[in-house]
Amino acid sequence: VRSTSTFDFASYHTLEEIYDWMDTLVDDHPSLVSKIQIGQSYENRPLYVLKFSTGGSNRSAIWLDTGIHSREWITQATGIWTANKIAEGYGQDPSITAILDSMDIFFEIIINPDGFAFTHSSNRMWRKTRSINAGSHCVGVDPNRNWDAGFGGSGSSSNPCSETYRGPYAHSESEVKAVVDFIRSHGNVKSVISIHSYSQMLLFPYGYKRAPAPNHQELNELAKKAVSDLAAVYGTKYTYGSIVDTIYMADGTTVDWAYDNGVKYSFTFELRDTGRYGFLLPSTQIIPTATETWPALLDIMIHVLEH
Ligand code: ING
Ligand code: ZN
Repeated sequence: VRSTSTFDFASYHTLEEIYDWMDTLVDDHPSLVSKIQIGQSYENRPLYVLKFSTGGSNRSAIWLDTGIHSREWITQATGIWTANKIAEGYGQDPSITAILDSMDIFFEIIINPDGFAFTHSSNRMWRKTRSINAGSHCVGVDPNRNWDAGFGGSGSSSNPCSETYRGPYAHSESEVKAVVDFIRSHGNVKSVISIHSYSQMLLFPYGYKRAPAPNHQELNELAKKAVSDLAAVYGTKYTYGSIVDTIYMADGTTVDWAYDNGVKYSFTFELRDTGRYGFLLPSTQIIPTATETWPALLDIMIHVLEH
């Protein structure tokens, strides 16, 4: 008998183990969690999204994704822990109960499955998709430079061999297009939270231009509260602010696209650490990282619920 109680949240897992775990989560919480397929990857792997819903029709929604950059293993691991926390918390924790009594949560834990499989089989440091680039021996597109938001600017590369190669055109990557189509056709997504590592930052639009977002002050206040509540758990310090002011200019990113398509609460986390281990964060840090991130996520979700 499958059971989430036997899953080891303190270890890193393969794609197959994570896909099996998703089915277990659905089996254990059938009236709350379902699994939907929003498309297929370049190498024809299914793109699965966990839907947390207590009913209604097309309720306002929060979108979460982890693992758009495949080597950022702490993000998928935090995604698994967080999805389980949401499922177990409904009816127990007043905040998550209030959120799910009026909103739906969609969670794509493995947004880049081809890259993730490749980090296990061949190259632990693979970041991009695995699509073949015409006329180049270099593989893959940076899926966080491929969105139609300032696409093609100076914060991305036209060179297929670059780690920040934007791709031949916006939404060329099926993994990106699947999310674009899902969020557009849903039409009622209020928040997009896209989780990366590493650097310990909480970022919001814009990355492709220096102009502040129209609700910059609101986003800034919310980010300040979220990083303060995160730090209260174990003292982990996060910086926060707009992408361009805090990290660097970057165009074609998930959160800028979401923001420009009407999603007022668009955030990116850069999880632990600040570089000691970088992408190779020891598995002993999975549960602490997920645990401290949870109150920050709740701050954002509660703010969305109340606005
Ligand atoms: N860093 C992100 C990157 O894609 C980022 C930083 C996130 C920029 C969101 C813009 C928007 O470059 C990592 N580590 O991937
Ligand atoms: Zn990343």
